[in-house]
Amino acid sequence: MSESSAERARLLREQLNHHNYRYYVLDNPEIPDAEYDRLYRELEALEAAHPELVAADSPTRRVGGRPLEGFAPVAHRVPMLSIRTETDIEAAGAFNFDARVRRELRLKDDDPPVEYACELKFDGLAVNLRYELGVLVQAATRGDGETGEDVTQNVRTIRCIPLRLNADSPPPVLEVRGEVYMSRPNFERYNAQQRDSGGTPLVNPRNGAAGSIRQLDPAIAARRPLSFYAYGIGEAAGWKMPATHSQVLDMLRELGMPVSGERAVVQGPQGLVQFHDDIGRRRDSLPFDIDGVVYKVNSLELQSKLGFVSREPRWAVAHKFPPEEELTVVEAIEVQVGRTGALTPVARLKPVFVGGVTVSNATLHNQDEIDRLDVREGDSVIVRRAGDVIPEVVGVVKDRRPQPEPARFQILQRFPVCPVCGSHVMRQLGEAAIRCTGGLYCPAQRKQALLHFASRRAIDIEGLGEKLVDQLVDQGLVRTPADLYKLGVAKLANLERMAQKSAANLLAAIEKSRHTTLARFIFALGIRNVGETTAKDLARHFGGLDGLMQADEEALMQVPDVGPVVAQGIVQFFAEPHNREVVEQLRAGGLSWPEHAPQGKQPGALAGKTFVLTGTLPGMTRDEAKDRIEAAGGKVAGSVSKKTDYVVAGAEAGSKLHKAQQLGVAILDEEALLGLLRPEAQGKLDF
Ligand code: D41
Repeated sequence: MSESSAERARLLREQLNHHNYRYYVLDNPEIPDAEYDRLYRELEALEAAHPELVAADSPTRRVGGRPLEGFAPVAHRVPMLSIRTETDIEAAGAFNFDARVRRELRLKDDDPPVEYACELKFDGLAVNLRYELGVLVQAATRGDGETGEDVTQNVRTIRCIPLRLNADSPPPVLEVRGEVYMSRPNFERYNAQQRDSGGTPLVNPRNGAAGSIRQLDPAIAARRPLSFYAYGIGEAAGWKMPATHSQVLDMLRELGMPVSGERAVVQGPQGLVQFHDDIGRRRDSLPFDIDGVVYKVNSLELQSKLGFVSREPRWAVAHKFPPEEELTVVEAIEVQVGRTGALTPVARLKPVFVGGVTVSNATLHNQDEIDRLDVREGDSVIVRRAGDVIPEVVGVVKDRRPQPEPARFQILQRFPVCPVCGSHVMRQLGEAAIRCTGGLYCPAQRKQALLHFASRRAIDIEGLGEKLVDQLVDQGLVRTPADLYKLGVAKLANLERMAQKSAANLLAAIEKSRHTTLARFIFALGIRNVGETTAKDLARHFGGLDGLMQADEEALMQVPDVGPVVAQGIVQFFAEPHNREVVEQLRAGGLSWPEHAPQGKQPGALAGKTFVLTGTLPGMTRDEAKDRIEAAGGKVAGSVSKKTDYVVAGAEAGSKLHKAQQLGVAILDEEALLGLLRPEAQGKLDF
């Protein structure tokens, strides 16, 4: 081994440890990841060639070692105390703590306020990290405070924990205490990976942290993305102790330990309350879970004066926030029907106080989510409510499942018909949602269906907007679109803010809408996946409504661009007696359109031709031109390409016209377009 290899290895270790610190502790890397990887691989190669160069603090030594039989006990040289938890609500907790401290210190009312260090209470697992001459030699869990377990192998895999302290002459012994935790983004990422690979997801970040540290196989622990924040020290020999706790944390940070920046030094109890409230407000935007804040008397001298009782220091207290996760029982699973007809499963819960409110329902999203959680009626579940986010079931406690086991929950089995309107429900190919087929008829979908029906590109009832639809439905004047055609001035006059004049306007708009086209009518029905273009294709193909209503899936798939999903949706829609009824009522109510003989597959005059419209035409709007081209079988595209057959240019045509000229695409004015449309128009009807 040459002298320079040893020197190079030492330099690489030093550099890698430094960059690790910049990256994980300061969150401020100096070099790109690729450069770090290059240095890392160089060290790996050197160590492989010269195994005697491998040092305990080498960054290549984080993962390694074999699965353990069990964890060896570790006696803590300085006991790991526990922390008193103030359960009092609101500000009282902080004031009680301050009053106790002042009493113990025999301070008088006119003595100055006590100085406190405030920090976060991380929701993870407390560990003790022992550094001897700056090198991490042992990591142990807290255990009962006297004796913990040796988890050195697993803790070494935590990237943000330095394997060597950043000091020229490190203390002979320094024990750093803190909390191992899993950040929320890392938790989500890890769980997503687990789900993709068919593995078991973690229930929550806390369990993730605790479970990983207590994993006997360090290779598994290494794959769990853990982090660490220091909150204090244990044994310290040959270390110049500062005067305050906040300075201890500052010094730990300088030594390369991760210390949370979310801390404050305050005077007196008002300062504690302020910190508590500030963190409480920001709790949900922090990238990790906390279960409260911790207040500590800042002066180490006062700390030792105060001492401790029954393993709890008198100088510290934890002020908890309301828990964001709680255990409860699913009493039943029901469904809610949304405005789009989707059936959303909802867990009815035994009421539980979580995230600051009493929760008795939690959404289960859809059948896929029920399957993923495998949640069943009677199950004990963990419910989470963070901030104002709607409560969610995050996990099932399987060993508390009632015996005999309840069946797996299948929405389609339990709710074969819509609980709101009694229409059939179905799950379409490739869709997560199960939907009510009641469409126009289902009260849950009524307002949505009416708004769509009346919209400009459907039946086009001018002035029938959201506010009016709300009132018409809420007052029971309109249930289905067919009811619109039975409205009279007398009924409308009772509506709020509905002057006689606007009532007359609405009635006129409804009257005008009686004469429509088959395509608009089909579109207005709001059949799933039947948009405007499909509606036009269907109208052209079938010519009349009866043919469409009678068509089976095979017949429907003869229509251009209609595939199995769309065909299935149409068949289901018209199979629903409620929908047929509304259609009949609409026809009886005087809605009409011109019909023609079925056209079958016969293409229109412009079939296969692609048009692009640009500029303002003198005699028709862009939408009208589009309708007429499509009615003749042509397609209208948004941009000019080599595939464009014609560009129809009006006044102030811009770049599209220019492009057409460049590509040599035929350019038409309105008159030329009408010329192309004319043979199609003869004897044909407007769709
Ligand atoms: O963040 C924490 N979970 C945290 C835990 C903290 N910020 N400070 C703590 N301080 C102490 C004392 C006052 C006893 C040194 C603690 C804990 N203890 C603690 N964690 C688990 C048991 C005790």
